[in-house]
Amino acid sequence: MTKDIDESTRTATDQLFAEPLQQIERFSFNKSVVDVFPDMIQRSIPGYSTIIGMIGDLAERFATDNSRCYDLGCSLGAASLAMRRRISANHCEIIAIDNSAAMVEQCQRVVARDHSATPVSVHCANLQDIEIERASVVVLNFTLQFISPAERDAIMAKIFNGLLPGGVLILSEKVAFNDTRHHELMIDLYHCFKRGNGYSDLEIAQKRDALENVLIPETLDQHRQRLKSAGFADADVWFQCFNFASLIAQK
Ligand code: GEK
Repeated sequence: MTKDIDESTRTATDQLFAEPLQQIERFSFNKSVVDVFPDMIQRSIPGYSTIIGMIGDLAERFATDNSRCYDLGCSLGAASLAMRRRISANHCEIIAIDNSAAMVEQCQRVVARDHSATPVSVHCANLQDIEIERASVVVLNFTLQFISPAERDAIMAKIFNGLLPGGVLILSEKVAFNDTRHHELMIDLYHCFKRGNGYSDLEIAQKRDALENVLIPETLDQHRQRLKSAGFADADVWFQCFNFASLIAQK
């Protein structure tokens, strides 16, 4: 098992959608979600641990002296800690951002328990509002999907401008497919994955309703096109499992 998620945060089992709900509210990253988040994300994203581990590998390779690494939509800091444990560059700092106060509060506790050398600061902010400067690594690990598609181009342009030459963006997303049959197959395989991880059909259906119009997936072509328009010449997929993928783009 890779040391990707802080063991002390592996707490409660996600049962948020286990009972029939009268009314399904829009999904939000509130305290109830924070309390079960490590279990939820692990059982809901195929390849999550692999991606987190690889973010550490990539940070080791791409983080440079006197630069910044950004973890945008950091949740409980899994990607920040993976980077922190692997970075050997001097005077490098990690900036972790999330707009959920409950997440940030818990993330600060998790980060404080880790004593690796590279400093990590955790801030509660909309990633649309922060400046990105002197970046060698920018991570958007399953975050862009929660932001309105109308705002995504500007975010990508800001990241490109804030990256140093040679710096990388790691963009992980739930994706859609143009071909209906393929799209349905990927969703079906994904639901099998969730069932295999102990989620019932009711939980899968209620969570899906809660995420409707909250998590908005795009196709890999849409992501590649946006990255290209922002200035990244060579963005492409480095990991995919069903309808979950991660792209890497170098400036
Ligand atoms: C991980 N990256 O474990 N600004 C800042 N944060 C945001 C915004 C925004 N505009 N919108 C959503 N978030 C993490 C997992 S979870 C993915 C990322 C998931 C935050 C939101 O509060 C949540 O913590 C995170 O993005 C998405 O590697 O739960 O599927």
